Amino acid sequence: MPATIQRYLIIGDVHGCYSELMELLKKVHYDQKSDQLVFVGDLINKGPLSREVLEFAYNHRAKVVLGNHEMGLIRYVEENIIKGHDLNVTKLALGKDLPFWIDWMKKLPIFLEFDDFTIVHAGKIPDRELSEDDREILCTMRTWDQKNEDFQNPNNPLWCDFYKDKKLIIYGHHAIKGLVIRDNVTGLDTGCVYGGKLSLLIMPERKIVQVDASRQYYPMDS
Ligand SMILES: [Mn+2]
Repeated sequence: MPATIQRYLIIGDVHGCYSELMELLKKVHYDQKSDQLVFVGDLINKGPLSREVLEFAYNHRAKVVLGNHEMGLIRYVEENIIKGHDLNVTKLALGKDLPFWIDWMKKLPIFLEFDDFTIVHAGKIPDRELSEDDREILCTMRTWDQKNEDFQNPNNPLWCDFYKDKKLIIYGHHAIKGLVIRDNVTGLDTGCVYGGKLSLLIMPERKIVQVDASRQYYPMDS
């Protein structure tokens, strides 16, 4: 890693839970000079302060991958496709700065490769290399049917059950599954916006730190 960076702080799906994000960073003694923030996507929607989360990530030069909720806002604004939750609430919150944020979101990568780990919002297709061509799947997948037709059926195994490489993949998106910790995968979506926890992984020490949501902001079954 670059000489000045001593820790990567990798943060699960925030969904506008700005106060929990601040509490979590306080808990790990976040230092802007020596820590690099990394977000697994879904910074926005469903929670109370999407705009504040975006501004914080931007101002702190965080590395961010695209989540399905950022993808949803882009489509809502550009094509008027309503797929997702609270898109209009987020759009209104961004106000006159909406074009700036849509432009920023459109430039977010689908995955990020670091020396010792990979970041992607939802997962990796087990029999394919990570590719921007698979952006929709990589931002939404949860399970794998071994035929690359269905990536959502909850009766199928998790995609990571088939992931055998050594390199650690850190992802979010799967709040129902919650924290997943294996040798080569870490799933960080612990459903803060549903009243669960906001989770952070410190690299390279591989330590998980969490804070509780101060309340439930959004129903889980949505
Ligand atoms: Mn998601």
